[in-house]
Amino acid sequence: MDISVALLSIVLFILISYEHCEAFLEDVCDKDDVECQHPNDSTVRGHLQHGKSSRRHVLRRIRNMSLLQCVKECFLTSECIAINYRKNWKLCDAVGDISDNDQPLVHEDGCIYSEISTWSKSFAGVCADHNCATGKKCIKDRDSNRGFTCISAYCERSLPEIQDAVCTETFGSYRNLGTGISFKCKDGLALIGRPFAVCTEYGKWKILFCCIEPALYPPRDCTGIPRRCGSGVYQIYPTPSIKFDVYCEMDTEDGGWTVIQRRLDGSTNFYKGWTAYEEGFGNLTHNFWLGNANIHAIVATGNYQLRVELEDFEGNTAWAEYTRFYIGDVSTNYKLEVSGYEGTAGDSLQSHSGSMFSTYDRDNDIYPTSCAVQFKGAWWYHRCHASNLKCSRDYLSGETSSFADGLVI
Ligand SMILES: [Ca+2]
Repeated sequence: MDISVALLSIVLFILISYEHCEAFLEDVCDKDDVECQHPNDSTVRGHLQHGKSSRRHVLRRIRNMSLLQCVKECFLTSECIAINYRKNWKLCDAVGDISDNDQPLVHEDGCIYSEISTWSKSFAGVCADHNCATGKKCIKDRDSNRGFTCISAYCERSLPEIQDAVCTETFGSYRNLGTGISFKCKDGLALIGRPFAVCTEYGKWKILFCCIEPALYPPRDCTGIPRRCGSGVYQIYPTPSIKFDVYCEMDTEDGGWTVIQRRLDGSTNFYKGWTAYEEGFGNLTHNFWLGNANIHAIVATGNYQLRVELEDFEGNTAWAEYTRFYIGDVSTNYKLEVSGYEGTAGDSLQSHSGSMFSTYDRDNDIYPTSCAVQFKGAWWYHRCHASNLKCSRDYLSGETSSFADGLVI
């Protein structure tokens, strides 16, 4: 009993003293407002321009920062000369050189703009005099003899102008490495893809969307997407009620190819069961199978060609094209119909025409036992196969290193 009372007292005491401290600062100045807290002390005073911001040359935007942390981040960031600080959002912009800008600052309620030349370099500690290159920031590193290391932090080049689109970031665009900046298409245009631009690597922007005429929306397959949109992941609508994401290949053979499989390396297990092959698996930007149900939904809407591209570990390439490619629906076990071979790879698929799809857990071949189990794969086996590009995870140097097949009207 005595012990409980004693503990309670201690806890209360800590709480009271904490609140007292907070109240003391909050009564007069904000906790981070150094200029307010030290009105007559020029040594700690930063020059703050209230109600101003720079919407241009934002190198980095960082969340959940105090004003002082924001100043420090600017010191750490190469090329940073000023900050925008939005107190209500705890949002920090590290701003680069805006001297070439006709209208460097705009009015913005609640934002503080401050040039870091008005602050003490000591905020940056060992990074006070760093010489990190453009695009980098300085971080403490005890193992380095300089005491710091430079790491990539923002994209070297400004965001490219994106045709027919406007940035929808509340406070304008920024250049953080690996962060998506949101966009929308101008009025009257439809957006396909994902509404972001991302600095994927130093100096390189990837635009993940394209703005198209409303008449082209929604695309039925990749042929319905303008080639200028470039290769990438887009949502297609084979029918008004069926939609899914696909990878469109726009550079190969005039573009417009809907990729149904890609296998670039051995990191994805392709020895999977019926449901996985029916629904699809993997990552559309790396190794994947689009899924028998999805492939059927596409080819059921028209006449499609198939293109197979192969590359070995020495970089030798070969291709095969078929003028007709069709797979039936689930009631046919996704039966393959393929004909009209042309190419350099040799035809090892046409003999499979008329076969049903088999996986290790669904034997639809005409072999006494299961081809899928025997050859550790999934394919339109008959007795058993002439090609088996979806064999097991074993990925041998010298064998197929890449297999992309596409569909096109
Ligand atoms: Ca069998």
